[in-house]
Amino acid sequence: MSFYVTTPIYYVNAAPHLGHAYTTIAADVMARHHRQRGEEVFFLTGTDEHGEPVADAAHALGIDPQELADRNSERFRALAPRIDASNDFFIRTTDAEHIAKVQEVLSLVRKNGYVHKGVYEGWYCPKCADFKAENEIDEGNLCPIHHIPLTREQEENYFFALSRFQQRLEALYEEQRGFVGPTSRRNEALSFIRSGLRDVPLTRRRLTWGVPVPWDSQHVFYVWFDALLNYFSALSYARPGEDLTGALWPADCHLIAKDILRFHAVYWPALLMAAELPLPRRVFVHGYLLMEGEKMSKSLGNVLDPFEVIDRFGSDALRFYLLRDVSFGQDGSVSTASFEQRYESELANEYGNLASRVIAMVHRYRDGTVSEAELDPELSDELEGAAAEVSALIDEVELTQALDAIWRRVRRLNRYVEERAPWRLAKEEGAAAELDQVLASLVIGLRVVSVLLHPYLPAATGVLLDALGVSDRSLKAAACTSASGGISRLEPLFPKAE
Ligand code: ME8
Repeated sequence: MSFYVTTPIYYVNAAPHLGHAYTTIAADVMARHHRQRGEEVFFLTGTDEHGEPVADAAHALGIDPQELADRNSERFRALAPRIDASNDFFIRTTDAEHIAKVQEVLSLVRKNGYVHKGVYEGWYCPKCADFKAENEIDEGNLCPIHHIPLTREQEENYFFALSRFQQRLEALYEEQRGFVGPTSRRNEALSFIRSGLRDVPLTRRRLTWGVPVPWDSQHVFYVWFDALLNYFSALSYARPGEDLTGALWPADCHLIAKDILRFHAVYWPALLMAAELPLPRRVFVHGYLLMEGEKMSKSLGNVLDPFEVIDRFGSDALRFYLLRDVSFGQDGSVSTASFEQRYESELANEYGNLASRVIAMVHRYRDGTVSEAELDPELSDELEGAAAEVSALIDEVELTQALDAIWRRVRRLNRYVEERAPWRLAKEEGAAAELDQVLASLVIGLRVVSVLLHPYLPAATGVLLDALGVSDRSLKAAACTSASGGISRLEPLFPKAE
C-alpha cells in the first residue's frame, strides 16, 4: 500500500503565512497517520516560482526573479521543520528536472493534438496571474480577491483545448464521485464544467520568467500548467537515481483551498487526460482561515505570523489549534484569544493534566510500576473502537472530526479518573486489585489516545509515549492490550506560556 499526498506549491512573491502552514499541517497529519498504518507514504510540498507576480515583485525590489525565488523559497522550506512537517521532498519549479518534465509532458499534449494557436482577450489580474471570467469580476472592474483594477489584455498564444474535455470531465465526476471533496466543492466544480468550457491559454508571449516552450522560443508556459505538473514531475527526481512514478502515481490526495479549485478540479484532470496519464484519486478542498472575516493573504497584509505563535507555544499547539478550532473543509475565524483558550483548557488542562495526574498516581501508589491488569470493561467499548473510527474519518479527510473522536476519549478518561478516584481506593482496605486495574486502564487509555494523537501532536505525544515506555508509534500500539512495566516521571507537556 502506498499513499501520496500533496500541498499546493506556494508562490514565492512574499513570505509564508499561517494559511500556508495550515495546508501543510493538514497534509502532514494525513502523511503521519498513513505511516502509522505501515503504508509507503510520500508527502510533497514546495514552491511555485515562475510567473508574473514573482517577476513583478522582483522588479519592484530591483532584483532578479531567480534571486527573489531563491530567497523566498528558502523561507517556505524553513517553515516545514518549524511546524514539524515530515515532507519527503520539497519541489521548486525552477529545478532543472521539473522544467525538463514540464516540457516533455506539454510537448506530448501538443503531439496528442490538444494545442492550437489563438488570440486571447480578457480581464486579467496580475496578482492572480489569471484571466477572470465575466461573472467573477467585482464592481468597478476589480479583482474579487485582491481588490485591484483588472487590465484588458490581448495576446496571441498557444491554447490548451480544454473545451474538448467537457464530456470526459462530466463522466469523471459521475464515475469517481469522491474525485473532489467536500461535496459542496464538487458541485461547484461540476457546475463550472457544465456551464461550458472554453479553451485556455497554455503559453504567454510577453513574459520571460517561465518554462520555455520547446517548439516556440518566443513563449513560456503559462505558470499554472508549469505549477500543476509539479505533482507529477517531483516523483521522477525526488529520490536520486530512482523514479518513484511507477510506485506512487497517481496521487491519493491533493489538498488545496478553494481559491485554486478550478485549476485542480478542471484544468488538472483535463491536462492529465490530454497526456494520457492516470488521474489523482481525490482533490480535497479546505476552507479559508479568516481574520476579522477576510481571507488572510500576503497581498492583503493581515497575516498572523506562524513563527511567532510557535516561538511562544510550540508547534504542536499551532497544529492542534488549526485543526480543532476550524472545521476542516469550512472557513473559520482564527484569533489569539481562541488560540489561548484552547491551549489552556484543552491541551494543558484536559490532555496535559490527564497525563501528569496518571503518571504521578502510578508513582505515588505503585512506585512507578503498572501491573498487568486488563482494561476496565467500562472503557473498552470506547477505546477499542477508537483506532478504526479515526482511520475511517482520516480516509474521508475529516481531520477535525477525527480529532473530535480522539478528544471524546481524552474527556472520557478524565471522567474515569474522577469516577474511580484512585486516591480513595488507595486508602481503602482490600481495594488494591481495583486500584491496580484503574491505574493500568488509565495507562492503556493514555497510550491509545496518544498514539492516535501522534499525527496531530508529534512532539508532545512522543515525550509522553517515551515516558510510558512505548517505542512503537504505529497504529498497532493503539490496541487496548495491557502492558506492565515501569513508567518515568513527566514534565508538564503544555506549560503556561511565557
Ligand atoms: O495559489 N486560508 O499559491 P499561494 C487557508 N502557487 N489556506 C490558505 C490561506 C488562507 N487564508 N491562504 C493561503 C498558489 N492558503 C499557487 C498554487 S499549486 C499547483 C499552485 C493556502 O501561495 C491554501 O492551500 O497563493 C491555498 O490554496 C494556497 O495556500 C495558496 O497558496
